[in-house]
Amino acid sequence: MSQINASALADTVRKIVDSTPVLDMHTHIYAPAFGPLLLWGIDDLLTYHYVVAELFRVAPLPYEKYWALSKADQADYVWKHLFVERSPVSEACRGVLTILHALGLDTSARDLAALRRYFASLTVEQYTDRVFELAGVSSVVMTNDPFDDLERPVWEKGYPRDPRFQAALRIDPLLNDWLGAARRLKEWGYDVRGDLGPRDVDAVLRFLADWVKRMQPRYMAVSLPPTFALPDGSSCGTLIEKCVLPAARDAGIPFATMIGVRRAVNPHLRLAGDGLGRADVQVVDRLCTRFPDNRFLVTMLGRENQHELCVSARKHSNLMVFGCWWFVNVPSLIEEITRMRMELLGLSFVPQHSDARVLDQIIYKWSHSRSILADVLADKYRDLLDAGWSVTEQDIRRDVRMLLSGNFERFCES
Ligand code: RAT
Ligand code: ZN
Repeated sequence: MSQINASALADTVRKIVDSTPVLDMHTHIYAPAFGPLLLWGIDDLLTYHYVVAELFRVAPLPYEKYWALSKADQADYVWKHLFVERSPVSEACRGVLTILHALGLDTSARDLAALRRYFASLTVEQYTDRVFELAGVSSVVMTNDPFDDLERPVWEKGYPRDPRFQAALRIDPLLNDWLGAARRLKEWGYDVRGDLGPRDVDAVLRFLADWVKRMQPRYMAVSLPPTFALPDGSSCGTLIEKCVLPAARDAGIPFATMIGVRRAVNPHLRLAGDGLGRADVQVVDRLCTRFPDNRFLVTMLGRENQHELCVSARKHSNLMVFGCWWFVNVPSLIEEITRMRMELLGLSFVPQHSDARVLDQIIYKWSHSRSILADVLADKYRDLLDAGWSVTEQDIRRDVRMLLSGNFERFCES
């Protein structure tokens, strides 16, 4: 058992963090069997909605003209305005360069045509292997929506499962648009009236059980607005209490709530048009207290909510805080949040998920986050050495495994 001294500490921690495989517990990428749903390559990277939101701050094209362009033309436009006419210093733009650099491509040439030629020479299967290896990711959890007309047929037909791509049953359409969802359920043969009476509850329970059986999800998930409250007499609240939580309990899986998104703040921006709001964390306390037999994975979008959420996690062992979501997935805030979580929760949280929508993005999201996690951890071990504690390489490996995969696995299985 080799003890680490102060001077070797930072390097050792970094090496261990870089070489420990990640289980990426929330993404929007798909297994290659889902065909066009799996996005990858330079044009998808440049038209990622995190980047597009930044484009419209500086580019003159009216929204509708931009959306009418082909994907390649949209990517050209992004490249010109965000990479050529100004330096790509934002986190989302920097991410594109991190990916290209990791792939061994020449970013200094600023040659979009050459980059396109590189991606055109690849097959998606080969490239998927390469990306997982470069990212140091062992598996990802997808976001799987039975209401999505492109995705549903793949599940109904069945496909050979790739263990690198695990499922998550995402139910936003059910919870956020009950009447629309009720119409679809009826079409699919579930006996639903729309009044959320006992017959509807039974039908929704059956629907959820059917999809759990089909997808074998790691968890059920929903994103919720900052105004989310429970109980509040809404169809969303009723569905959560009477259907989702019992179904998650029966299936033995957690319910993931992602709280704080204000959808379509600027609808012209489409996927890039969502904003955030400060939520009331007491709703999380209430969920955990009222439903002790359920497990809750929770992330929040507002920086302002992060401290209160950590304190909630100290109160409830059925609450697992995860990830630095979307607008807080930037280095300054990842560092602040990770440091605070470690100080308040020790190692009992899931520090990050990628939220990648384009396969290649798992490379940059994990490279950037690993680097911050290593810095924070090294500081914390240094504090332990200062207090006379010994830290071994084995200790560090064990701790990093917990953070990058074990905590999520254990929480899902408990
Ligand atoms: O991070 C994102 O890409 C967002 O558009 C959302 O998808 C968010 O992560 C979500 O899962 O709702
Ligand atoms: Zn997401």
